[in-house]
Amino acid sequence: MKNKEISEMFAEIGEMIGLEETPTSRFEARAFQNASLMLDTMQEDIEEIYRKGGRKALMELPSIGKGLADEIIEFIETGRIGKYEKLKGKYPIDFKELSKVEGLGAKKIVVLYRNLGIKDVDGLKRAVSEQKIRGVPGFGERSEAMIGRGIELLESGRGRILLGEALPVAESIVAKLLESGLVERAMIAGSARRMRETVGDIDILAISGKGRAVMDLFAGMEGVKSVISKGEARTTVWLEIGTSCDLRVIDADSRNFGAALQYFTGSKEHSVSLRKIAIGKGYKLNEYGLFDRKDKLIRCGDEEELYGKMGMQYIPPEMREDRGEIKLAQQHRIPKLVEMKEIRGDLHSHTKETDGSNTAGEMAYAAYAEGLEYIAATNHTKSLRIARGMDERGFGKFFREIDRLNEMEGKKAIVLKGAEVDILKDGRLDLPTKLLGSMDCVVAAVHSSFNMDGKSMTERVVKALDSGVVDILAHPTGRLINGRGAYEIDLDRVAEAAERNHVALEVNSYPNRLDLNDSAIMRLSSYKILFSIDSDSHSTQHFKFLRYGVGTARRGWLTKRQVLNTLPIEKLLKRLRG
Ligand code: DGT
Ligand code: CA
Ligand code: CA
Repeated sequence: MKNKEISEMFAEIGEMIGLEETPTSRFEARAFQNASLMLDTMQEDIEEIYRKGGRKALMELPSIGKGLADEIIEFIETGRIGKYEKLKGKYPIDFKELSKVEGLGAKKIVVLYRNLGIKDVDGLKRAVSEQKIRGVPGFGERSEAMIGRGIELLESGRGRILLGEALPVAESIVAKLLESGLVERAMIAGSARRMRETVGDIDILAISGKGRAVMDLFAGMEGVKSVISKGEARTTVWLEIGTSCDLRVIDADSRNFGAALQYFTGSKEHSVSLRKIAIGKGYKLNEYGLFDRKDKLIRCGDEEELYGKMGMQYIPPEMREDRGEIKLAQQHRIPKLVEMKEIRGDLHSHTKETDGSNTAGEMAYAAYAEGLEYIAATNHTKSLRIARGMDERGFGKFFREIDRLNEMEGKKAIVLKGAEVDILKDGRLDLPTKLLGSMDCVVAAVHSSFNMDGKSMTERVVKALDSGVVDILAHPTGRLINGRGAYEIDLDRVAEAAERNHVALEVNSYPNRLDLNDSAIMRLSSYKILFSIDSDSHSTQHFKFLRYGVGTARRGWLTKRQVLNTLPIEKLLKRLRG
């Protein structure tokens, strides 16, 4: 698939055109950026669409006009885009890497390039250590220090990819193994099974008597870039998505699959604690199985049996981090964690009217297809210009359309009227209270001035919640995984304000957000508040992200009754109005 490559080039072209000061450059830059987003989220192969239907078929795609169709064709036919190369000649800068450094947008990157010749992260790092950034107009000591921190953050995340990128690939590998008929069982293990927000590598465990054939199949799968090591019991490959994948095959003897799966699921810390308990009971536990005093294998066909033999309740993989779950399991007090099938709706999504790709109707259908009963259409508000935020009139018009849509659809997939209202720098909200008060679901969020000190940021958010019209605080820390750190904020004070104003805190499911994260959820769940697991969908494809939010919520030990959107629509509306 060339989708990703073209999407990335378009994004970069957009950045570079945006720097040109021609009358149409902003418009053109936006066109490339929209097309980039569309390509990034579409499922069909763009090359196939072109091969089958030519230029005409490309132009039928959303966000693609004639000019963009030609650029796509040029890439498919020649592997190059002339416009990209021309711009690259003018700005020989690694935008992609540099813009991953927190606080560096395209404009700042170009200023640094013009003043200091910085082209990549290494150059930036050098400039920071030589204290050269602070001398550049528009920068200072504070921004230099911030860039330094941004680089550290980037480097600490390097090598780990998002769960949202890893899990679909891991699942397709498992599916191919199972389809082949060569394996008896195959399961995802490691951090991906524990639903960690990022994974260092993918681990897969299979049972088969035909190790060699399984490994041949695995090494030759689509998406495998190179083979790092290959043996009959263990093979490691490098994947195109930028991470490696370990496949371990154990013998066609399912007596100890439970012990093996437990071992390879980890976490290491959890397993170490478990092993101590095994020893206390006179057992020995390792990747080969559970053994008694006489070294005789104790049958553990699945993990339930293994935990049972240890006198414990089964522990869901998401909890296996040695954060107190072992003790709970010994006391048979493991909570019944919230499940994907209990999620009834999604309270944070965007449509075409602002920065989404689809209409409210298309979104509602997609949500319905994913098993949801309702969604809230929560478009951005006017201060957020880059997302084409709407004003009072825009919302009025949009809500009339939603009324029509709901009438048409009956009770099939209900669309709630809402907004993702900007929390302005001083804590005021970006729409009149009266209008917000009349909406079904008000999501509030910080989208600007991320660099405030902790005290001011906390006051800003608390003031917004104290307005009394907010239902959900979206992505409460603002962090972007492998991108931007959390802004400084005292989450305990925010939770107190949420408690007194009946505001739910969001578990944003977007793969690079997962905000709140697992540890924040765990800590804040002692407050009398609810959490809302939302997709923040910007297209019909994004409702699928909900499972990452559910995974994160499970890692934070949440149960169904702690999650706002497990409520059926009538109860939900009652609670939102109450
Ligand atoms: P990752 O890949 O960094 O996201 O994290 P994991 O948990 O997937 O770690 P990985 O891939 O190194 O190993 C997969 C599992 O294998 C891990 O969760 C537990 C098990 N494992 C690996 N090394 C050790 C070890 O030294 N001791 C024990 N007890 N288990 C280990
Ligand atoms: Ca792993
Ligand atoms: Ca591994």
